[in-house]
Amino acid sequence: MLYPQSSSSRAMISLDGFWKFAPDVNDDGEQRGWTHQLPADREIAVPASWNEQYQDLMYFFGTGWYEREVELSRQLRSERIWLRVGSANYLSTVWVNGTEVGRHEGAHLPFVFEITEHVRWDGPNRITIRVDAAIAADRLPPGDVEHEQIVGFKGQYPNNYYDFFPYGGIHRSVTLITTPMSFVSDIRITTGIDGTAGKVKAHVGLSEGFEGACTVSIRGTQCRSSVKVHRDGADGGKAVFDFTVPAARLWCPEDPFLYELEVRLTDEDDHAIDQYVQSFGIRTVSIRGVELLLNGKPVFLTGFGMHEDFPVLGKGISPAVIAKDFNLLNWIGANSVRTSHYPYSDEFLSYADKHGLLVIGETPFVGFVRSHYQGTAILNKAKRVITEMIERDTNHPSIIAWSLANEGDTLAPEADAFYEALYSHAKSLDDTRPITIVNCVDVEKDVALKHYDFVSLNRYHGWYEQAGRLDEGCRILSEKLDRCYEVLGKPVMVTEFGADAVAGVHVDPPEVFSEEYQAEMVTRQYEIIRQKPYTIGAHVWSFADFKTSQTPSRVVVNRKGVFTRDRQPKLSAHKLKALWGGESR
Ligand code: GCB
Repeated sequence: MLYPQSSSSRAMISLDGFWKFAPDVNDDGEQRGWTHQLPADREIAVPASWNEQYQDLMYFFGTGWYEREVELSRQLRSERIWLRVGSANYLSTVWVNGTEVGRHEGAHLPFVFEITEHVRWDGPNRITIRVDAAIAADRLPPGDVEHEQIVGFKGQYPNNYYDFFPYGGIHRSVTLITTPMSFVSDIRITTGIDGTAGKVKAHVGLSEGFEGACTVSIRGTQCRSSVKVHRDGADGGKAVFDFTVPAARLWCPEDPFLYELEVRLTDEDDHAIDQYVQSFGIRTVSIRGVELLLNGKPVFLTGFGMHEDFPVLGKGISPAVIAKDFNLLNWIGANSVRTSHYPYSDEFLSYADKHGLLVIGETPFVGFVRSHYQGTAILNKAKRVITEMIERDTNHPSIIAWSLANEGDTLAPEADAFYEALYSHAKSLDDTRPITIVNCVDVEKDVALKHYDFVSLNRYHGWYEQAGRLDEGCRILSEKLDRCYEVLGKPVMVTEFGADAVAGVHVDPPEVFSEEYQAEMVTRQYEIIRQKPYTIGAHVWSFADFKTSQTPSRVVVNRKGVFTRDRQPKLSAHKLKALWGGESR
């Protein structure tokens, strides 16, 4: 389903704001009739995690119920009505006026259910959403894992198997959307370059039973084409268009120009039925030898791994935080980020499109262990998530690569076939972007990296290894990078390197946890990585401090941010700005 848009044929009603909320401590809300009435004594904000809104919910990782009412205008009566949730962690069930309308598994991607038949036009509609946020081994990302290999997570609280807080709740906007009875259900745009011209291919999906004309144009150009669509015709509900845009403005960080593709459906008497406008950029991404090319020119990715994380909001989306983060990325001189460790909001990616940020889009597969590769249950679930992610994000020019996993166990023999299957699944859906996975183990014994287009490494020499011995850490990092290239012969991206620094702690000569140590480490190691002829990028871990589980190695939050959790610069931010040529604003 396309991102919500209001147009001459579509309306949108935001359901963001306060909802009634009840934690379902015994997980028996349904038996107790909560789909008909929530015994809620508190109100909670949507979108936002529930954890930081009430003290007693901070460590609540069970099931939470949300309820609110909405009345709809009679003018919408002839339309189809859909309920869209931008994301909720983790298992969601939705009822409208007491009738279940759908379920969705997964924490970081949207879901939409048609509710036309269940809507009342003579009074308020009750929307109920049950969100089960339990931490479990078969969820993505997994928690509470029986692990053969201990990677430092044993005994942390809560017991998720990854280094960020497992916030629960509705994290992105809830929206009611209307469409006409027949509507544009999907648009998929791919682009190429031929001399100075842009090649644009658009696949348009049409709802079942549509009969009439589908007209596509690219605004501001002469590109326009129309096809007749016949009910039950051979086109199978799809129309494909090919355009050439002469003297195309290519999308790139310096000129993130967006074109707009407009799709119009009209009936046989030429009456307008539906209209949708999809923005896109004309650009190509490829790997040539050891180079990453954007529009045929080499590009080096400088920036961060980051998290969707902010005080009080938890993982809840906030346009203000997105604006602030982009401002800081620009200030410091970063050109790229990885959406570690899950797909970010549509809103973040649209902002990246407009502001020319290069993005590696990552799945929520962090911390797979050997048992996940056995059988097909996790593999099939993972493929479904990849499909959802690529279908949602494919039109974003800012996404220049996919990362299909972070730090899974890639030493286990079973990892070979598992990661190969993930790669070919993703490639079959999108062959226009390079694909990687992120490694944290010995590359010589890794069985999965060979399947991928470039190698991504998380390396903490001078922190988890050689702690306090920065000279040695830098020397070993340099040697290990060379060895990685020797072994795999593919371009290398260092997706994480960094050190914790508690803002305000100063030690000279530099020691671990001081601002000086972090600043020296990230600047020296960035330069080492940058100078290698086979590297395509260096991302410091992390952009900002973020909330995670409690464990002796974390000082309340993970302090590897070069900005604090509330986005104030540490010493390392100033040093990186000088190194990267950031701009003052
Ligand atoms: C990693 C993980 C990241 C952690 C980071 C750390 O390798 O990919 O999620 O937060 O290390 O700080 O330990």
